[in-house]
Amino acid sequence: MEEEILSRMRRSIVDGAPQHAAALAQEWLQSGSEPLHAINDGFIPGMRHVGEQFGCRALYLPDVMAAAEAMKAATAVLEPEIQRRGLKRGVRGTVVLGTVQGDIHEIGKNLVGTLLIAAGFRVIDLGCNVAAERFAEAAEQAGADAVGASSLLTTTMVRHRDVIAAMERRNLRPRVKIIVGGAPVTGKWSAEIGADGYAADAQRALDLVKRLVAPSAGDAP
Ligand code: B1M
Repeated sequence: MEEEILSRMRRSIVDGAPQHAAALAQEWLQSGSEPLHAINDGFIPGMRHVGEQFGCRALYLPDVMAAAEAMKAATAVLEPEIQRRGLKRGVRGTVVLGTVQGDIHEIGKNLVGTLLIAAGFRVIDLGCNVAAERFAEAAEQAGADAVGASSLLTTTMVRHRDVIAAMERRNLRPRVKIIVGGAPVTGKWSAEIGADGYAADAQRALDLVKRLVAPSAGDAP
C-alpha cells in the first residue's frame, strides 16, 4: 500500500501534475505516515528521474518546469506538517539560507530550511539568486550562527567562494559557520574553498548544523 502510493508520487512528478501530487501528499498525511518519507522516497526520486531524462535530452525544459511545479505543490502540503511535528523548544541558533547568485533552483534549499525550522532553528531564507554580499549582510544583521549556500549548477558553485570572501570582509569568519550543498557540490569542494562543511541532503544538512552550531543539543530532532 505504502509502496504503491510512493510510486504514484514519483509518477505525479514525472507527469508534471501539481494537483495530483498535492492530493497524494494529503492522502499520505491523512493515513498518518511520516511526511519526510514521502518527500525522500516518493517525490524526490521522481524529480531525479526527470533530471536524468532532461540530461540525456529525453525531456525538455517545459517538462522540468512542470515537474518542479508538481514538486512545489507536494512540498507545500508536507512541509508545514514537518515543521508542526518538530518539537518546539528554545531557539537553537540562527541560520541564513539562500541559493547563490545566478541560480534559481530552490526546492532542495527550501527542504533544508524546513528541517532546520522543525528542529528549532531560526531560519532567514533569502530565496534564490542571492548575491554574496547579501548573505554576509543578513548574517551580520541577524547575528547568525551559520550561513547555508545552495547551488545546483556547476557554473554557480564558484559563487560559494564569493560568499566566504564576503563573510571574511565583514570579519564574520570563523565565528559564523558556512555550509554548502546542492547536487554538484562535494565534500572535496567544501574543503577546497574553506567552508565548514557540506551535506548531501537535507537531513545531513540539519545534522551538520547541529554539530557546528548547537553541539550540546544532542540527538533531539
Ligand atoms: Co535545472 N538543472 N536548470 N531546473 N534542474 C539541474 C540542476 C540539472 C542537473 C539537470 C540536468 O541537466 N540533468 C542541470 C545542471 C547541470 C549542471 O550544472 N551540471 C540543470 C540545468 C542545466 C538547468 C538550466 C541551465 C536549464 C536551461 O535553462 N537550459 C536552468 C538554470 C536556471 C538557473 O538556475 N539559472 C534550469 C532551470 C530549472 C527549473 C527552473 C526549470 C527547475 C527549478 C525550479 C525551482 O527550483 N523552483 C529545475 C529543476 C527542477 C532541476 C532538476 C530536474 C531538479 C532539482 C530539484 O529540485 N531536485 C535538476 C536535476 C537534478 O538535480 N537531478 C536540475 C529536488 C531537490 C529536493 O533536490 O535540489 O538536489 P536538490 O536538493 C537536495 C540536495 O542537493 C541537498 O538537499 C536537498 C534535499 O535532499 N541540498 C543541500 C540542496 N541544497 C542544499 C544546501 C545545503 C545542504 C544540502 O546546505 C546549505
